[in-house]
Amino acid sequence: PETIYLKDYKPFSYTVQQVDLLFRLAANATRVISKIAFAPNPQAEDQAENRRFFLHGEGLKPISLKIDGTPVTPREVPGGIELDAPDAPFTFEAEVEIDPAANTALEGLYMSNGMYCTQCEAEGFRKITYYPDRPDVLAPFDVRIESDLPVLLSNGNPGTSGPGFAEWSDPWPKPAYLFALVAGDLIAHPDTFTTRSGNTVDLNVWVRPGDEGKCAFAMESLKKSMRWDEEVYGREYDLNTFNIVAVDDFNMGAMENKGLNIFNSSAVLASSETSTDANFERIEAIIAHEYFHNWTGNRITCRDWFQLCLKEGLTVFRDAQFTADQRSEPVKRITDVIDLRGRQFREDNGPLAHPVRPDSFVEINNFYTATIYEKGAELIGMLKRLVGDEGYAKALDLYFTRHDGEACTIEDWLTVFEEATGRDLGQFKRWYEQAGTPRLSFTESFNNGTYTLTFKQQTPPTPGQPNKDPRVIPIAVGLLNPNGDEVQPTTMLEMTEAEQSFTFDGLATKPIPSVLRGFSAPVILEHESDTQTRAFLLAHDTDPFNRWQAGRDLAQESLLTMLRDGAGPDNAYLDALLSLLRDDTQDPAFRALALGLPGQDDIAQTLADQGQTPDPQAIWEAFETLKHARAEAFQDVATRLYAQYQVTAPYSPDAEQSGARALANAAMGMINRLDGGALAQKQFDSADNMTQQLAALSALIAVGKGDAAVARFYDQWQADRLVIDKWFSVQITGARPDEAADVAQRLTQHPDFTMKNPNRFRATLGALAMHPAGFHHASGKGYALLADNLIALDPLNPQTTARMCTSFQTWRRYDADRQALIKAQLERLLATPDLSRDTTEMVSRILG
Ligand code: B3K
Ligand code: ZN
Repeated sequence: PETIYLKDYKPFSYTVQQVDLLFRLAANATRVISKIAFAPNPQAEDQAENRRFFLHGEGLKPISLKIDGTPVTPREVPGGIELDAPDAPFTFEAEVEIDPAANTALEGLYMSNGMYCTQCEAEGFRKITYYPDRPDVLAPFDVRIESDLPVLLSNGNPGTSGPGFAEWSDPWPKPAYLFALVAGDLIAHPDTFTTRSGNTVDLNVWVRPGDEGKCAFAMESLKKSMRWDEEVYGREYDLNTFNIVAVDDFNMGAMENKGLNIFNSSAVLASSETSTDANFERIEAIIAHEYFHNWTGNRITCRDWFQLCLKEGLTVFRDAQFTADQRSEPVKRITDVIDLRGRQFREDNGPLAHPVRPDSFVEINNFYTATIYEKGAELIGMLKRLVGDEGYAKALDLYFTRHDGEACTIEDWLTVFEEATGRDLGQFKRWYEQAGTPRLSFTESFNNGTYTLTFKQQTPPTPGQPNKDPRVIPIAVGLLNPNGDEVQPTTMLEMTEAEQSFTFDGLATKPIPSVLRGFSAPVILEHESDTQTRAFLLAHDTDPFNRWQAGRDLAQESLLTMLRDGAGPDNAYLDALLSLLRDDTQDPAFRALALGLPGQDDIAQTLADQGQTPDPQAIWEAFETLKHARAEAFQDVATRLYAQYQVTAPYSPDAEQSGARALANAAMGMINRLDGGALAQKQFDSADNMTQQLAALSALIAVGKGDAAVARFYDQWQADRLVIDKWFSVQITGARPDEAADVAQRLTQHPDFTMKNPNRFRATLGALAMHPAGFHHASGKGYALLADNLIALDPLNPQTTARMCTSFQTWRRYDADRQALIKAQLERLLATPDLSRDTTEMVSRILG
C-alpha cells in the first residue's frame, strides 16, 4: 500500500463553492445525486498548467456523470476518478448508487438496526459520492433526504420537510468529513438553549424507541458544555439546531459532524440502574468533547490529516478543563495521567511510536491514537504552563479570530502563540515532531543554604528517529521542610538543555523536593528515592497529584521488590496508605485513587525499561499477594469506610457521590478477600444502581463465587445491550489467568456475541487483552484466540480490527517463547488473503 507524506502536501486545484446532495434512501440501493460547483483555486496557481480534476470515490456504482450538463466518462485512477475539466468555474453532477445495508465497515453510509447513519471522518465521504474528500476543501452543503422513515436529519439548519422528505442547509463551509445524515424511527429528547447573545437553539438527543428515558443526563451535559464554552473560551453556538443521535454500531466514541453529532450509544445513554459512575463521567466528557469541536475542529479545521492533533489535542485539553471544572481538578488530573501512562506511554515505547504530528501514514484511521489525542492534549497543557494563563487566553482569542473558517496547520497554531506572547516556540515544536517519551532524572545538592536540582533529559530512539534533541520541559517544583512545611511553593522551571541545574537560595535545611507537580510534562520521571521520602510526600505534599504519585511509587516499589527478591509487601507502604485511609479530612475520591494499584501492564513496562523480562503470571501473583496483605492490614478501616460511605441520598452521578461509592467499593473489594464474598453478595442483592451492582458482581467473580450472580445479572439485563457488554467484560477481566482465554472463547460462542457490533467485540476480545496475565498465558491460547477473531473481523470491519491489533504492540518485552508465539500469530494475520490496508499497516509496524 502507498505511503502518504506530509512533505508532499499540495492544495487542491479547485475550490468548491456549493454542494447540493439528494439522497433517495433504500437499504441495498441508495441513490446519491450530487451537484457541485467548482472553480479554479487561486491558491493553486502554480498548478494552472496541469490542473488535475481528481475526485475520490470508493465502492460507488456510477449511474451518470456530467460537467456543465454534458455527460462525461471518467478515467478510473487509484482511489477515484479523473476528468477533463474547464479552467473556469463549472458544475459537476453525479448520480451514484451505494449499498448501505451491506456496509459492515461502519464508514460512509451504513445501517444500524434499521436506521441509516454516516461516519465520514477521516475518509468516509468518498464511499458516499465522488468528491475531493480532503479536509482543506470547504463548502456549504444543502441536503435533501427522501425516505419513508419518520426522522430525517443532516447538518446545519432544518429547511422544508414533508411526508417522505426533509431538507437541510448548512451555511458554514465545512470539509466533507463533517458531513452527516441520519434517517430512522427515532424519538427525541428535546430542550432549548439560549446563547449569550440571545439566540435560541433547539437541542435534541435522538434515540431508538425504548431508550428515551436515558437521555436526560446527556442533554444536561450538552447544555453545561454550551455554557462553559461561552464563559471560558468566549465561543458561542452558531446554528439554530443541535442534534445528537445515539447509534448502537459505531467504531469509536462519537463524531462531531456539524450540528449533527453521532454517538456510540454507550457515550449517550445513561441511567443509574444501567450505567456506572464512570459511564456518566465518560458521557459528560464525550458530549463536551464533540460539542467543543464545533469551534476547535469545525469552524477551524485541519489542512491535512497530519495536523489531526490540531483539533484533537486541543479539544481533549478543553474537555479535560471542562471536567476539572465540573468535578475535582486533582481527581481528573490523576485519572488522566493513569490513562496517559497506560495507553500513550505504552505506544510511545514500542513499535507504534509516532510523533504527535506524524510525517507519514498509510491509513489515517490508524492514527487516531493516544499519542495524537492524549499526548496532543499534554502539549497544549505545557504550552499553557509556559506562556501562562493570560498568554494562553490571548493566543486562543487570536487563533479564533485569525483562523475562523480556515483549514490550519500546527505552524499556524504555534505562530499565533508566538505573536500573542512574544515567545519563540522553535524548540517547543520538537514536541510535535519527535516521538518517544523523555526520561527525566535529577540529582540534588545542598551547600550553605543553597539547594541545587540538576536535571537530565534523554529520549530513547523510536522507529525512524534514532536521535532526539533536548526539548523544553516545564518542571513544576515545590520544596518542603523536613517538618512538613512548604518552603518553596510551586514554581515552574523551564528546562531547555539536555542537562541543567536550578538553584534555590536562603534555605535553613536541606529541603525535600516535590518534582513534576501536577504532572507538568508528559515525561517519565526516573528518580531513586527512599521509602521514607515517599511516605513523607504522601503525608505532606501540598500538591495532590504528587501526593498520589508518592503512594503509587511506594506501591510500585513494593511490587518490584516482591518480584525481584520474593519479598513480602512493604510495611512502610501499608502504613503510609493506612494513615491516608484513616484521614477523613481527605476527599474519598482521592483516597479511592490512592488505593488503586499501578496497572499490571505498567509494571511489565517498568521491568522492561530496567532491562528485565516481565513474567505476566508472576506479576499477577504479586498483585494478588499485595492485595491480600492490604485486605488484612486494612480490615478495620475498610469495615468502617464501607459503612461510612454508603450513600443514602437519591442517586446522583456527581463527584461527591461517585467519590463515596468509589471508596466504599474499594473497601468492599478488600473485605471481599477475607469474607469469601459475603458482603459482595449482600451488595449485589440489594444494589439499586449499576455502580454498586457491577462492583459486587466483579468481586464475586474474583473470589470464585460469581456463577449465580452472573446468571442472575444476565436474566435481569438481557434486553439491554450496553449492560450485556459489561456482562461479557466482567467475566473475562475477573477470570483467573489460566481461564481468561477459555472464558473469552466460550463467550464468543454465546448467542449474544456478534462480530458486527464493535462494542460487543471490544467487550469480549478487548477485555481479554486488558487482562495481561490471561492474554499472555504461556500456552499462547490468548494470542491465538485474539488472532482468530481479528482474522474473522477484518473483512467486516477493518478499522476496529486494526485498532485491536495494538494489543500485540508490547510483544518484544516478553520472553523468547512468548515472542515466538505472538510473532507466529502476527505473521498468520499478515498472511491472510485480502487483509485490509488498515490491518496490514498495523501488523507490519508492530512486527517492525
Ligand atoms: N473525530 C472523531 C474521531 C474520528 C475517528 C475516525 N476513525 C471523534 C472525536 O475525536 O471527537
Ligand atoms: Zn475529537
